[in-house]
Amino acid sequence: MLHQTMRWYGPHDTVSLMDIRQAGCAGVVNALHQIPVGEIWTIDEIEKRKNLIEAAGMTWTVIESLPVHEDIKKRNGKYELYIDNYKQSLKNVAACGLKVVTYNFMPILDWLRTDVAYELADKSKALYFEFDKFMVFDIYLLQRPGAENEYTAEELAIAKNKFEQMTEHEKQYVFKNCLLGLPGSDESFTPQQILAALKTYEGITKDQLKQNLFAFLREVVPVAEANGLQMAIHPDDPPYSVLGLPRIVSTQQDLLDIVNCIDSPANGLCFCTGSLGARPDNDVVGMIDQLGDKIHFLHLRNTKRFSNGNFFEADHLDGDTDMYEVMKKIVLLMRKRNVSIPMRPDHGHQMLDDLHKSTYPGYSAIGRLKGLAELRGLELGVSKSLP
Ligand code: DNO
Repeated sequence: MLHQTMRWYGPHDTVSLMDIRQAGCAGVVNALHQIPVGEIWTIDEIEKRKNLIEAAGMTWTVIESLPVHEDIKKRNGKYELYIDNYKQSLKNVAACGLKVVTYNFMPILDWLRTDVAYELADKSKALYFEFDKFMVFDIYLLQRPGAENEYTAEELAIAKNKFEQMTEHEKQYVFKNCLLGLPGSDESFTPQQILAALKTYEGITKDQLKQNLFAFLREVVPVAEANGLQMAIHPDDPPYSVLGLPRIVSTQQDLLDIVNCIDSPANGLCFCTGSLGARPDNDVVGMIDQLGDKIHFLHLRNTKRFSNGNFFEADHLDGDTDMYEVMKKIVLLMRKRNVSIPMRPDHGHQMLDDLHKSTYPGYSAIGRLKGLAELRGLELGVSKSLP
């Protein structure tokens, strides 16, 4: 069976470890968010966190994330030092008994949504990415130099129309959401910070970024392998270029390129059905056939796509990805590999009592509990019905 987990943002998270345990989790997905990106995770800090989780009766096997410094992605500045630090952190987490190390290679921004409280018909709230509003953010609110050159004439007309229709309040709301320093941060970027950071990526093409990722992997994967760790790269979310930045972990071919770059059991994937599924040309179920042996961690989540790249986060078993087919593939995969893959219900709707609480966008307790309970039932049903 899947190793059921939920993400916990640490002692300041309004969702407690006992909430997670009551949801039926055996494991907690965690990171040391207090350590600045690029610095070494010390054994002392890792142990402290591990003890907290174990005292609540659960285990910490999956890290999400051990973040990659921007200098490594750009391969400039102090990238060599940061790679050395990364290797040391890997050795330290392995020494403490952790197993899976999630990371991503998205330049500057992690995941992005234009609305973190999109009201559904039943008054629960979901995360929403509306491409038209994102264009408004990019062109009119952030005023990124050269942004107009990256959209088609038709898209520009849509953006202009949208901008003219939006109230001041709506504009501010979109601006605020797009600048959120997700995940797990209470701080937002300022527009000046984003514009300055974007400038530092000038001239870095998709191909270059990919080469930089491969160069990073060639250094860290052998260390991970020697220490019995599994590295798991998280896909881009949304799975295409934003703000003119290259994104290289969006498609099946991207994932194949990554796992083929070094053939090692340590070089694997965090298979996020929500991120990958936001792209209509990604066959999420088929990808499990191609990449199953490299899946070290699962984020199960669903999206409902509209035209134009818009999507919102649907119920876990609803939306465009057939979660029954996904689960069937996963159950068979685990039997074949004889492993229990860690899984977390990625995100959940804000609903019931959580509508009155403040939680990290997507990470309320009840919505995730609902998703987990549905997925758990689905897994049991699927596995009992398979010979
Ligand atoms: C969003 C998350 C991502 C993920 C990172 C992994 O909810 O799935 O922020 O943690 O991209 O490095």
